Order: sequence, then structure tokens, then C-alpha cells
Amino acid sequence: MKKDQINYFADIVDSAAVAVTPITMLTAEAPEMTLEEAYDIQRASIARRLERGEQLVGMKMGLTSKAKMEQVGVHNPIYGHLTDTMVEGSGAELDRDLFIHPRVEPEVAFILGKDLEGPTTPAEALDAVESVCAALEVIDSRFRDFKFTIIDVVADNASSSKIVLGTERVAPDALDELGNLGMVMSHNGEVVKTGSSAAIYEHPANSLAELANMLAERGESLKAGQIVMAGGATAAIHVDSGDHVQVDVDELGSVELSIG
Ligand code: 0L1
Ligand code: MG
Repeated sequence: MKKDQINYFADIVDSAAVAVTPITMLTAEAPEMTLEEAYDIQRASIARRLERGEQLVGMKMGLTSKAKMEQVGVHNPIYGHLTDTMVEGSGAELDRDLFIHPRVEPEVAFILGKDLEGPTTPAEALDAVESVCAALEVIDSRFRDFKFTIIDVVADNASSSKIVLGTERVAPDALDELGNLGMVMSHNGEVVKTGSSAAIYEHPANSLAELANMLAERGESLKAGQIVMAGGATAAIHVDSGDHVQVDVDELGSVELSIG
């Protein structure tokens, strides 16, 4: 695919995100699009955000649990880019008008204390982590009816929209069980999902290492200070105006958001 076509599709996903308007899958127009080209489109759409003054603050892994893969019918982990305007603190009230069809999922996030470059192992990846926190991700596919192929969702920056981070930050070596933290998500006061950080690629450190390794294929790496979302531990839930969502994570405390 030529550069002008990459830019053409980057404009489509970026404009849909800005206008909060659903679009048809890109693969309907370009069935021959490859995964590599989809990541090129993702990067070109992020370049548009940076040109508007947003700052790159981290990355996310997506589709790292069986529950998530089954929910959207895509069976490979993918990554996306996070900018400063996507990051919120616990207790944030998010305007419903920011989203087409928001869903929320429980995660854990890493804050890196050192640069991390693949190829790497989960143990080495964890050594680059300064702290871990509870997190919620609000995903919002730009594609109509939340339907996409892996190519489409990668081009759409892995459905990234908002992340909400818990205030409690814990060093990884101060955690007893990073690989098996209980996670309980409540929706309007009712428990709707229970799970464990073990569902996140069998251990969140596996997800972090996989991200560094995927980036290394493009000669890229993670930087000290960046946030990395490890992926959803359960399927995502639909949310709407007036909703409140909270996740309580063993050893990491809770994080909550509401939709205004
Ligand atoms: O964070 C995620 O797992 C989302 C990846 C993209 C698929 C989706 O929109 O659920
Ligand atoms: Mg996620």
C-alpha cells in the first residue's frame, strides 16, 4: 500500500474518532490490507494527534485474554498507542458524548522506571517496571456495531479511547501475586465480572514482554515513564450515561469512573 493510501485510511479513522461517528470497516474498501499496513495506518493516525498537540504517554496491549478474544472474535494480541488526552484519574466523570458505543474493562497498568527494548523476557520486562496500578479502560471502536477484523481494529488504534488509573502505585517486587491478583468489577453497585490478573496473557508481565517484542520488530521500544496497559482480565461491559464502574484489585486497591 502506498503512503498516500496509508494517509487516506489514517484520516478516516482519525476523523471518525474526532467526530465521534461510526464508520464502515476499512477492509470493506481494501480487502487486501495487511497487518503491517494496519499498524502503519495506526501510526499515521497517532501522528495526526501529535500534530494537534497531544503527547505520547504510553502503549496498550489488547486482546491478551481468552474472554476478550472471544468477545470480539479476534484471536491475536494487538497493541495501540496512548496519548495524554486519553488518561484520567480514578473518580473521573467522562462525558457520554465523547464515545460512540463505550465499553469498559478491568486491567492492570505498568509505569515504567527504565527503558525497555525487545527482544526481552517477562522477568527482564518486569525489571523495567517502577510501579503497577489498578486500571479501567474505556474502549470505543470507531467501527459500526463494534464489528471488525484484526486488520480494522489495529488500524483503529486497538479501539483506544480513555484509560482511568488508580491512585495506589505499588512496586512489582512488593506484590505477592502479580500473576494472580483477584479482580472484581462492579457496575452501578452490582458485581458483574470477577477474574484474575492470571487471565491477562497468563501473567501481566508476559503481556509487557510481548509488547516490547512486537515493537522491536519495527525497531521501536518503550521508554522510562511510559504507561503500559496490560490488557483486559475479563470481557468488557457496555456502559451508558449515568453509569458508575469500579474495579477492586487485590493488593492494588480500586479505581472508578462514571459516565456523565
Ligand atoms: O483493549 C482491548 O483489548 C481492545 C482491543 C480491541 C478490541 C476491542 O475493541 O475490544
Ligand atoms: Mg484493554
